[in-house]
Amino acid sequence: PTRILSGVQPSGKLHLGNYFGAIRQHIALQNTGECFYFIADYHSMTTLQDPTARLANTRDVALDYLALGLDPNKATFYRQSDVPEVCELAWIFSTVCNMGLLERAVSYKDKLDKGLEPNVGLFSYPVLMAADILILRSHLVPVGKDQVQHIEITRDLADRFNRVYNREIFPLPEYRLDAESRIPGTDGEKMSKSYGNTIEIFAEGKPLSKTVMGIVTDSAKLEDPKNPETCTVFALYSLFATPLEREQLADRYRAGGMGYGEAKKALLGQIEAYFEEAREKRKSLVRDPGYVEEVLRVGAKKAREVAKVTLELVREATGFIARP
Ligand code: AQP
Repeated sequence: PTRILSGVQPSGKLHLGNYFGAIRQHIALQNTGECFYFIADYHSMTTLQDPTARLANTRDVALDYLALGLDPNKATFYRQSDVPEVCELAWIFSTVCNMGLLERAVSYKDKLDKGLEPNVGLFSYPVLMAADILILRSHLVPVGKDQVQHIEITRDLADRFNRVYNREIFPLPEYRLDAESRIPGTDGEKMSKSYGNTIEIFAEGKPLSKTVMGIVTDSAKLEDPKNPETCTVFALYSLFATPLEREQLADRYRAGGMGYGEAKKALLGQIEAYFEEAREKRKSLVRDPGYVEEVLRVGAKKAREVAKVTLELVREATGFIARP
């Protein structure tokens, strides 16, 4: 069967970009293949060095996924750090990875451009990601567009390892994009936790309306006709609306006489309605922390069994003896 794997970092609160780019397809795919989804807590260390925040975010990501419909009977759900074998494989991959491959990584260069002071972990992030994917010998990785290059690096490392050590241990995984693969943030740039331009999935009340009303638009006056195609509010509205609602709003943009405030209110209403059920489910899960921990414990056990088998094959292929 096709093995599907993906992860999300507990580097902050999950947002609409994470949902429409990745989580929505993760949930949909759990009815098709053998799915493994994980909370990438080791990855979050590359940008987040506050242990209290990491613990809280990790718990939040677990609650968010379960509330959004991840079914632990269908998909294996675990914390990356509960499968430490992944770090050993990352080391091994780093020794078959050319510097140039990582130096060309766009997501790394973007973070540098945004003024982030890089650590070695941020630079070698794609190597750890390749280890996440390949330690379970996954075939398909559903992600947002920003991650495509990292999957290409993963394929590169799988192929290089197989050739250097003359074994067919790793499949070359494919990526899978949702129809909506690059969700804009409140400033029109890619929505990203580290850019402070997110709309959180589980925000509600005042904080949610404040964020939505703060979305940056052009300075067209109320009576002016407006272009829906270049408007972030419209792009976000389209994620939730039916095709008819979308066309109706587009007509109102073009006709003029509607202010951006009104479009933002319409968007707010859509967000609130769309996540209402998940919000209720999340509230009930918060009251049952034992259940959430148990899901992650069982998931880690399953993932680790697979990881250990892969790692033994790798150790044997690379000239190490079986572990006592
Ligand atoms: N704006 C986006 N549009 C579409 N997909 C997105 N994803 C993230 N932002 C968008 C997808 O969400 C999944 C999980 O992301 P992640 O947290 O592992 O890493 P990320 O891509 O780096 O997400 P952020 O919010 O941008 O986090 P920071 O700022 O911490 O780096 C991935 O599949 C991603 O494609």
